[in-house]
Amino acid sequence: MQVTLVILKPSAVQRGILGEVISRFEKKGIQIVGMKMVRLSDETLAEHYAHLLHKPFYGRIKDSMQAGPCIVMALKGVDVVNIVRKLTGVTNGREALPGTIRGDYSMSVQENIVHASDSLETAEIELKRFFNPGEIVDDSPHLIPFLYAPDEL
Ligand code: IDP
Ligand code: MG
Repeated sequence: MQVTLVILKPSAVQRGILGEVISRFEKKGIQIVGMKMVRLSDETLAEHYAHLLHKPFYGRIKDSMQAGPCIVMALKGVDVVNIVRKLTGVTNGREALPGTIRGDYSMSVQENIVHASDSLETAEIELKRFFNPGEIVDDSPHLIPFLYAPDEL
C-alpha cells in the first residue's frame, strides 16, 4: 500500500468542481486518508516547487497557487502514486487526454486543477510537508477486501 499527496489548486476551489474531482478518486476505489483546506505560504511553495524556482514563470505559478485556499489530500491504495498520476493526466490541460482530470477540466498548463506526487519518494516528502503527525487517519481497513484480492496487497 502507498499513500500519495494530491493538491486541489485554488482554481479548482474557485470553479466549484471539488466534488467532481474528489469523486473521481472515490469512485476509482482510492481511499481518502487525509484532507484539509490550507493557504500556501511563500516558504512552503518555494519548497514544493523548488524545481521551478529558477523558471521565468515561477512568479505566476506562485500567484496562482496563492490566489485562494487549496485542498490537500492524502490518498491511499496499491500503486496509488502511479494510478493518481494517470488519473491526473499530463501537465498541459490542452494536451491531457480526455478522461483524465486535467483533460476534462483544464485548458491551461498553469491552471491545471491538481498537483499529484510524481514518485513514491516524492510522495513521502510531500505528505510530511502538508500533513502533521496524526492528520492522516486510516479507519476503513474493513473496506480492503472489497477493493483488492488478498494476493494484490
Ligand atoms: P506536474 O504538476 O505535471 O508534475 P511540474 O513540471 O512539476 O508538472 O510543474 C508544476 C506546476 O507548475 C504545473 O502543474 C503547472 O501548474 C506549473 N507549470 C509547469 N510548467 C509550466 C509552464 O511552462 N508554464 C506555466 N506553468 C507551468
Ligand atoms: Mg511535478
